[in-house]
Amino acid sequence: DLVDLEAQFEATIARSDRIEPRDWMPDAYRKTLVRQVAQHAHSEIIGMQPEGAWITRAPSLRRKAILLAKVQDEAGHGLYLYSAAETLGVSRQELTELLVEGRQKYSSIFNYPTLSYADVGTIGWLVDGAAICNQVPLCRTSYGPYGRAMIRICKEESFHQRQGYELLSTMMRGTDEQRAMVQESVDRFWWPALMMFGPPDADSPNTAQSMAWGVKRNTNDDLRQRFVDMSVPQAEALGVTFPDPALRWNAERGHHDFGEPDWDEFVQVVRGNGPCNTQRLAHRRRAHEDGAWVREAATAFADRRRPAGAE
Ligand code: FAQ
Repeated sequence: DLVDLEAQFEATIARSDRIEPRDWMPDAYRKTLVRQVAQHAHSEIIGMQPEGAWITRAPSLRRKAILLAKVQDEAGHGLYLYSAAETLGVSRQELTELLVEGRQKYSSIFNYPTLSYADVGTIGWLVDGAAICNQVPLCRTSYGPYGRAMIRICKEESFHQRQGYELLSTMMRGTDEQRAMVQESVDRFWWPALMMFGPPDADSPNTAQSMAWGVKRNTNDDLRQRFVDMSVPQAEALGVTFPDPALRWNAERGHHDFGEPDWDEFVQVVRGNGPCNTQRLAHRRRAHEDGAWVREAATAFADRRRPAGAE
């Protein structure tokens, strides 16, 4: 009965074991997973746009091939994640509709424009870097299909991060103009990258329950600190600075102190009022509508191949 099922669920969570699609789970657990996994999937797909904008303007064939492959990987991540979400009883079609109607979220970071080619490197370094920081612990999330999707995604994200860092370090060894271009890009992306980890713990309505269920393994502030600590030596090696006068090593804490992101800006961007929200959603909606014939054709083809009488 229900009491047994609940006890079994709680025991699985307590053992840090995995909940699988056929296991009983509380409705609220299913709901929070659909919310997080869907937002994550949408982020991967919407996240193709800022970098995708530079594919036609990449400075060499080599850089173009790398960027094409990177953006394609993000599409793949979106597909693994929509598949993970489908094991919870929602369809990719439903989730896509919720996204294009603006009823589900995606990461704030993708609402900022990519103004220079250096942004391709900065996104790889800082945005994929923040993504790895957030997602490595999610490989141990309590929901099996999500955790397994994360393992492969993290491997690819590490490669993306190296790619971004390599691009920036090449530019840093170039002309003064190139170095200035990198610094300007890092100045624009630093604070939005810190916001990717979500609101401060004290203002994060979902963290406590998600941690209790093992959906999240760390709090937003813990991961943000980890990201700052990881990024500072990398910035030094590159020869760039972060636009934060409060950033300094705190020997007592064994961590870097850093300033407060502009949380009003964060709230505005999440509400739909960031610099590119309208453009990102309009582009996604158009791509979805333009793809209708592909979905119809694929469905018709699948129907024909299905043996007579089979569902
Ligand atoms: N943007 O209570 P919390 C990538 C929302 S990486 C927009 O703290 P939670 C790779 C939050 O949903 C990016 N909304 O929420 C890539 C909630 O609203 P809700 C994707 C945000 O869930 C690189 C409300 O604020 N990664 O795509 C943001 O416990 C390059 C209150 O927040 C993931 O999604 C934000 N930054 O913690 C691709 C990682 N932060 O849902 C292409 C998985 C918070 O109640 C190119 N997700 N909100 O309506 C997570 O780890 C968590 O969901 C957090 C938020 C940490 C994002």
